[in-house]
Amino acid sequence: MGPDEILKALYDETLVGNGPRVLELTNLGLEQGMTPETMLFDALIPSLEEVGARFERGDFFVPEMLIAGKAMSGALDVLRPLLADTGAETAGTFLMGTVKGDVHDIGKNLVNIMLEGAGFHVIDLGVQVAPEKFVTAIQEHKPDVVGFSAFLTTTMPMFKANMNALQKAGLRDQVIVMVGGAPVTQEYADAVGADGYAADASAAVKRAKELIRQRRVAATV
Ligand code: B1M
Repeated sequence: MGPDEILKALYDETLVGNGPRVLELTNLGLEQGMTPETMLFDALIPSLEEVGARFERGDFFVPEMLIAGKAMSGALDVLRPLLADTGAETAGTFLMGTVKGDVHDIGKNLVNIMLEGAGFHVIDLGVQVAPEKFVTAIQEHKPDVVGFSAFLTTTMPMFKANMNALQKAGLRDQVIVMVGGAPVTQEYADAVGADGYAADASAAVKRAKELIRQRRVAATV
């Protein structure tokens, strides 16, 4: 199988949620010298986009979405060490979680992997993270940045609830707040008072670095 065939098969098998085959193909791609980024951005992510489109059209239902998501997560487990292995110095501590009421975690995990690759120490609180849990974790770990992911229009309002909880605990000025997730926009991020927003994992890394740099500069003047 050549690289193009592997990419096509990865796309097709993720779409139908064939986890074992997706794993095999991911390993085969690596053996053939394909980069993790190529497999991610040219096959796995586009396939999940198609899963979402089919779900919207009513051609796919939750079980199909679930097995496709699982197949993607299996491939991510293999790719994680390769994506994260850049040997970069610690860029800062990033506390991350998917907001309360939301179980989506593939996008969040991908952001985590990219952050780790860029040298961040990432603390992942998982999914369905309540505002109080974010507060306690910020008090405990004192991160440079806290990141809230939301993937549903119905869970995006949790950003505001989290911001209010931070404010109430006197933590708002002590941590940079970033938000993201498929339905989130810069406008929405501004409206809830977040410091930063990013549309995808690599933009999240760039934005986090920028915000930390700005804060360090501001602290010295
Ligand atoms: Co659901 N789901 N889902 N789902 N699901 C979406 C999100 C949806 C868009 C599908 C659709 O209709 N087209 C839709 C949301 C519509 C909306 O509200 N706008 C939807 C729905 C409706 C639902 C349910 C309500 C379905 C139901 O039960 N009727 C239900 C909700 C459950 C809940 O959370 N309470 C549900 C359930 C599920 C599964 C459990 C079956 C499964 C999740 C598996 C898992 O995550 N472990 C699932 C899946 C797989 C999807 C799709 C198909 C794929 C999501 C994904 O992993 N994308 C999704 C459709 C789609 O997005 N195309 C869909 C790939 C990922 C790499 O991209 O998540 O966007 P993304 O992450 C990006 C960016 O958003 C960004 O970087 C990431 C990497 O580049 N980013 C950040 C993420 N976090 C960030 C944080 C940052 C910065 C950037 O700073 C802090």
